[in-house]
Amino acid sequence: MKMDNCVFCKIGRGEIPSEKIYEDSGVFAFHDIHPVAPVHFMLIPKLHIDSLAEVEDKHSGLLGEMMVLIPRLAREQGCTDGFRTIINTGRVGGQEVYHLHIHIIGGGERLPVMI
Ligand code: DGP
Repeated sequence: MKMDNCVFCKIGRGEIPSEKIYEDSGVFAFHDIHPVAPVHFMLIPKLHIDSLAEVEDKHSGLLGEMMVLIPRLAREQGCTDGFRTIINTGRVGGQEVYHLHIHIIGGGERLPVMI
């Protein structure tokens, strides 16, 4: 689905500039505009999915590919001693941009424990 007003759809299509770190036919990865650690990037599907709450069986292949890609991209970005992945979902989850995205964060000191 093409979403005209979605910032991350536009980033995935190259219509809004971003610091891209990876792209293939299904996904796009770019640095977060407000990094919270030395490494902080986002992995998104090019397909518009509002949030993790909206994923369906038909997305399982795409999501699996994203999971496999994360450790490779994290290593390439300098996360040699671990990293954190975060998917904020919906209002309670504090999601700000309603296009499914995975934050990959690391590269510095041990992150504070959240849960
Ligand atoms: P959240 O929806 O709460 O998981 O956070 C959205 C994140 O997206 C937030 O860390 C800032 C980032 N972000 C929002 N707009 C842009 C943008 O236009 N470019 C980039 N690179 N990052 C963005």
